[in-house]
Amino acid sequence: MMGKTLAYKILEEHLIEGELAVGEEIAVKVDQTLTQDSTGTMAYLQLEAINPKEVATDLSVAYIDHNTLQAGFENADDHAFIASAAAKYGIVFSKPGGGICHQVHLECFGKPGTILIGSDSHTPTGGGLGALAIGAGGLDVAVGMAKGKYYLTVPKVYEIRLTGSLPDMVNAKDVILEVLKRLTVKGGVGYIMEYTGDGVENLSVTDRATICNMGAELGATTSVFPSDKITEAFLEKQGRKGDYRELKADEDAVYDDSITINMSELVPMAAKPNSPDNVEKVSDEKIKVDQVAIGSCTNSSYTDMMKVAEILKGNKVHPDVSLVISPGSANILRQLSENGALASMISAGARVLESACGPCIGMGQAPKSSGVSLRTFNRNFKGRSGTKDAKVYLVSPETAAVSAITGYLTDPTIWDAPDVSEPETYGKTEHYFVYPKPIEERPREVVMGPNIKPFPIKEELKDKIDKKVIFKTGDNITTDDIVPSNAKLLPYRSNIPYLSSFAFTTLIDDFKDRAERNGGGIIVGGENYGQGSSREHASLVPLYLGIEAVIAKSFARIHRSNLINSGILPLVFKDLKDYDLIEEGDEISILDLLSNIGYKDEFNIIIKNKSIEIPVKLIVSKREAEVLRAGGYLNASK
Ligand code: MIC
Ligand code: SF4
Repeated sequence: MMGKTLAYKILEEHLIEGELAVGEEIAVKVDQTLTQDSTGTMAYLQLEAINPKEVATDLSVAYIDHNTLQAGFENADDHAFIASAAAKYGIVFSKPGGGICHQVHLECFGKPGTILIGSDSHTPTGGGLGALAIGAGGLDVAVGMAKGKYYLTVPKVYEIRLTGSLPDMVNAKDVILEVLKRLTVKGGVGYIMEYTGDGVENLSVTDRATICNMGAELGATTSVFPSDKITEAFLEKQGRKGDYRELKADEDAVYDDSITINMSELVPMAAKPNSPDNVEKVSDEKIKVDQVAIGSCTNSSYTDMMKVAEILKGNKVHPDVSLVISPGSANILRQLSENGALASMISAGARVLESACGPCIGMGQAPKSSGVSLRTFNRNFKGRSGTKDAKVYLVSPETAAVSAITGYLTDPTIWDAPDVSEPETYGKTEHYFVYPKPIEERPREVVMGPNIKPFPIKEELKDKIDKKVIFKTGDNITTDDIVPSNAKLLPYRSNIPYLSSFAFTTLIDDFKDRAERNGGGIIVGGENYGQGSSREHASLVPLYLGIEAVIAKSFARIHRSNLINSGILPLVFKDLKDYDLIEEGDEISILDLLSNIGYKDEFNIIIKNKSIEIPVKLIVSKREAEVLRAGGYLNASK
């Protein structure tokens, strides 16, 4: 018999329905879930609609980390709603200030060998601990909480074999930037990325987490590292030795694809504007920097923060640079304040922010017009920083810290490497958590402020769609393009009608107008449509505006599921060149839907005004077909 990959071992242990074979839909048992506030309000509204007695998982955590500005009542209301839903259903509530969901989960709850489903695309961060941690839409996470079950299409497994060790001033960030350079933002679609090789033991758990975190940018289902002595030591330092379990692939495991990276040969890298795969070496080209932002779920660990503090110690932030730092968790911030690292940062002239997503999701610190911002984050999509023409470079903490001092994008290997290691113990900062009461003492009501509006639900599928193409996009459209997020919009994540005015505004100004004038419509997309954030707002807003189908060259995984859950058809061109035949304004007829969906993988659509027919594919599982016929998941589950 063939040896097994670690990914398949974990899937096999959790298999509830279906066959563990590439391309098949399976259901797996969900051990843990996490939500954050900007997708959490929807997830908990949906959990309310399902209304279980309590969560069916071993552990569910509701984090507040994205929108912590509270510039008005809106998101304070959201926090109160989420806190009340957590109390009602038996969920741990992590208060604002406690830290970024993925970093805190890694520190306090993640466990090797478990399946974690999170309503955030960077949930795979947990793969650093040997968990199979998967990002999903809020509704799928709500179902995960209510029923302890998650559906996914069995991915292939991509081996990333690591050899050697990181040179001084080269970070785990440079490893994943190298992977992105080689495989691109769609190279991981349909795969789990599994890390192997003797280089693995030279990476700490948080290094591994950095790599898994940004595996989201490959479009991968998730990424996973083995669980070994390094994992055990990390868990012990976090006071959780009991959660350790050794896990690795079989020696003779067979992978669908494989690449090798010799870490000893890596150099500092940067993803240039506006895509995480636009990666080049940090070179001598003198790019003047206006802002440096250090933090986010990718690079905000204790050791990353300590490296930054050591580089800044006794130095001064360049007069033309604004340096902002957000430590990943309250626990890290406490440690930095106790060991003096915070003093080094402040003395150098850094602005220390709350432990939260902050500038990564445009919550403040928008760069100046056409400003250059170096960020240790994971996404540099156009406009995401809050400034449309800003030039955002994704770099390591070492590159960021040294560049903040020199004032231009600088290869940090010119600098002496700081001597930083993990602490003896990480200690605990407990009081940001609110634990649920015993079931008989839990409140039965949730608290909803006026900003929380009901979400749209579709009607049952009709046999025929007759709509105009109201928008045609290029490749790699992100969910940030479909429904942008920034400090002005994030407070409205529970208000789909309000958000609908901003659909696609990074690309065009009149999408809502077009939808209203035409009584809804169809969107045409290129490759990897809907990459990036898991926000289901990117399907709920189109649903609200009457979009009935998206026809694309290919879809990103989470967005495809979100479209199906909302009852919108994700159709794929059979012949990619047919993409060129369709233009905005074309009138599309899709007939015989009721006899096609779920029965035929392929059927024709008609471009009426051009009198041509083109074939499209809709490859769905039986379950997905039922969801589409019912007009979305919530209808189907009634
Ligand atoms: C992101 O990094 O894009 C976000 C904001 O964390 C999203 C979730 C959201 O849009 O609320 C994600 O990664 O899923
Ligand atoms: Fe938060 Fe940024 Fe991480 Fe998303 S990528 S969870 S916004 S820190």
